[in-house]
Amino acid sequence: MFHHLFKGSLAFLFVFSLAILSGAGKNETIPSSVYTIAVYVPGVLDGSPTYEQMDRGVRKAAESLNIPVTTVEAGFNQGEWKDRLAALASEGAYSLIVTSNPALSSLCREVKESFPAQQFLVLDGENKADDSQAVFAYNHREQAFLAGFLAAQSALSDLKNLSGEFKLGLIAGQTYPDMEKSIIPGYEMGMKSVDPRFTLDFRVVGNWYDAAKGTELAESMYRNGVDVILPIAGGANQGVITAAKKMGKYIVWFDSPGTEAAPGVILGSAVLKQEMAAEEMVLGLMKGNMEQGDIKEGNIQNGYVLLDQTEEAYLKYVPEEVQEKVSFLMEQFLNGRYSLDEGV
Ligand code: RBF
Repeated sequence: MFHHLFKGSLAFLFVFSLAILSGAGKNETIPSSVYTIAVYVPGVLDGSPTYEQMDRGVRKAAESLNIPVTTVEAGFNQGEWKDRLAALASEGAYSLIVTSNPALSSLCREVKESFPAQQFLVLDGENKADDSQAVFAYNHREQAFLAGFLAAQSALSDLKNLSGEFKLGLIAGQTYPDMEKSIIPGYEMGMKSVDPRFTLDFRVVGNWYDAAKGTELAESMYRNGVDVILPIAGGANQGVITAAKKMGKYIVWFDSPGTEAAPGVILGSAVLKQEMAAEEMVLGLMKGNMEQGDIKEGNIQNGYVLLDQTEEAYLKYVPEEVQEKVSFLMEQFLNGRYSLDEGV
């Protein structure tokens, strides 16, 4: 009986002191009462890999310091984006607003004029120095080069149902400067580095959600002899998967590892470490190691852009000689023996 009581009170003491310790730690080091973060999603989270990664990364950073995060989806009407961003800033409730995509750099700049105290972090933003925001910018040219290289090598491999017509596709949600200046040229450079006879069939959905339109475009491209399509169209990507499955054709994925959604159909993924970038940038800003006006660039050499060679379906379905060529190319980039001339 006594023994029992003794054990019980020891356990109680132990738990009690843990509570004090962790409580004290929180109060001393974490300004949770003053720092708050809003994640502003220009679109919706579901189906948009860069936005999903942003939200996860911000939440990881915030959780580690016990800071509250509010996620706001601004929806697909781009005409409303600026007002919704300004409304968020006008609340004055958030120390930091985090967002993602190159169009948001100029919107944050404009909103900052009315709310100069508001701090912004734009992930996947414009690679331009500017005191209105902190930026993480990716080398999309390199990312698209990797996608084009994998697509072309696959189209020349012993995969089944290939047309042999040297045609590859890209389906975008919409056109925008980064698409035209970096992604399309990078994708073309990647495919032509494999064989200059490859040509690009480029189509535009017109929004970031219409999966039926994605299917329609992809079917017509596959019918015309396209063997592999790179979809960069948010929720509409699902429609491209439907078409590829139905017609026994192929896809290369962008931004996040995506092969699991259709193993053997989605061959591999040219990914961005956006979750890592989000976490690091938020921690840097909260701890004062970074400030408004700072820019970081992610590329192949510093590990933020890569062809994911660890995905199960990639290892299983992509022919071995293609995997070897991808692995060699990645090594060349990483040790600086291969680079593309222009930056982001
Ligand atoms: N990518 C998505 O996955 N979903 C979107 O809703 C989306 N909307 C975008 C809107 C604009 C105005 C721009 C410029 C880009 C958008 N992107 C979207 C593309 C995304 O930011 C990025 O460029 C690509 O994912 C390639 O990394």
